[in-house]
Amino acid sequence: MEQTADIALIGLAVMGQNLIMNMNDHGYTVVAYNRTTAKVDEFLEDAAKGRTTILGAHSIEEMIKLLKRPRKIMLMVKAGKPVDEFIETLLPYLEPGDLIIDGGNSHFPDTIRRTHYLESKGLLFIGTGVSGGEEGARFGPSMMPGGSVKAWPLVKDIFQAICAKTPDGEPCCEWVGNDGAGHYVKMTHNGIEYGDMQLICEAYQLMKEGAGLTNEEMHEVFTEWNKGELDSYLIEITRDILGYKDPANGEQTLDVILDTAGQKGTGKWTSVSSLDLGIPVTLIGEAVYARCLSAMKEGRVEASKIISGPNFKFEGDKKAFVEDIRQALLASKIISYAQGFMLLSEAAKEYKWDLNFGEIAMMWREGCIIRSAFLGKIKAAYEKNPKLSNLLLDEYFTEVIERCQPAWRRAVSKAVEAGVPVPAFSTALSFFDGYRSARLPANLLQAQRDYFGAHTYERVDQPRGKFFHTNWTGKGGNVSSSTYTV
Ligand code: NBP
Repeated sequence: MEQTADIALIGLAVMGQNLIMNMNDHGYTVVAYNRTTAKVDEFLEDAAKGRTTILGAHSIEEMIKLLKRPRKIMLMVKAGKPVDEFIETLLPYLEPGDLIIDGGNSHFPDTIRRTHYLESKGLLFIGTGVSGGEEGARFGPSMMPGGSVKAWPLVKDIFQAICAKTPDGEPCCEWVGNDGAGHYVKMTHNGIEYGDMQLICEAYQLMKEGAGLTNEEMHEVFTEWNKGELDSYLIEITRDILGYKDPANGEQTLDVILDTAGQKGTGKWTSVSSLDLGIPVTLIGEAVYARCLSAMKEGRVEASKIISGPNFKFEGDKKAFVEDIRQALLASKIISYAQGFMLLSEAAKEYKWDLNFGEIAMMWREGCIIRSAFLGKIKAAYEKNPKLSNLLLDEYFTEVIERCQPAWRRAVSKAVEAGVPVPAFSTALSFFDGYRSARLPANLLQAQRDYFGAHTYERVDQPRGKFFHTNWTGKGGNVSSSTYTV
């Protein structure tokens, strides 16, 4: 057998099959393999039929024999144990310099561990985020590779050929950083996706229950929103969902979908990481909790029969209210991305990754679920100032958020008055008010901690790092607890 294949792909489910077709469209010879080998034949007979440069393998030996060296083998299998199992299966067949790529949604600590493990054996490893679902995989995903830095030149051409491109033609795929950096950035992307979706859902509920808009009216609203600052894939699909009627019976499908949200865990991982790193990524946290609350359907139905909300009747200008909601959505979205980049910045310090925030915004600009015109502005902000400490301090974003502030406050106030839950809108506003405050009430908090636990405090009139204790009751001693910041 000739060693003619550029890359092998293991895992012939929706993502794997589409990535193979995409690579093949760009001139690469690909070997296809799957644990259940019947799927190899099905694929060759179906989607890959007639493509002579997609080669099927029915065993690992056969797959290895078809690959050029250094071998490149990409896994698109279920994240978790299957990835480790495949790595162990492949090891005896590989030689120093060969590369394993994991393109699934793996948790970044696993990717850190796998990179070090494979490097210790003289091999190379890449953990790459691949976003954009089925269509992205087929015609251009956003890709976020990290791992063994020496592996990047081996796959750069392939990845940058198959990935999505920005309107300026730049590939939405760049090297992210060592070990788990790529999967960390993909995890954060998914967390931001949770936030964006929750913000849109809150806008929908506020228009529907606050101002009584119909689906058709909201379809028009989203059509307009998609032409301006909010232009994005998620606004676009929401527009289409609101306008969709079942061709069989004319029913508005959205209205018959049960209101309990599912989740696969990447939003939770982002929130857990933000807590571990001490970064207030409040909007994604609220978005995860909102899904959890939605899942408590029986409890909510029961409570709705017992507890009533305010007697609210919308009065005023609906058009103006819708515009307030648009601005609240835009301002909250800015907060969410600012928080996401704060998290990335802290993770870069913690895990020693040299992250390029402008390039990360570029990778998310097209191909993925959070793709939007807005990401072009983030890219521009970091290009202008790569050391920007917070997105909110960039001139463009400061101007937008200042401009949206009155409408944002009105929308949140109206939601509170109407009894419509807006956890993401309101946490974004509270974060904004906290972040722009030079003084917060943590002086009282520190006093409480010192009162009950002798935890000490710093003073406004003394250098940082000098700690004081007060004997608040006159009964305690002068011994203070060791200082800690949690
Ligand atoms: P799935 O996540 O459904 O995985 C199916 C593949 O995993 C099949 O090839 C299957 O082999 C293999 N597999 C399983 Br399941 N258990 C295995 C095991 N114990 N050992 C070996 N192989 C095993 O496929 P997908 O939806 O294409 O996603 C692939 C990866 O990409 C996942 O990590 C996913 O999170 C990620 N991802 C998915 C999307 C999306 O929109 N679907 C988007 C972005 C990222 P079999 O045929 O023998 O059962």
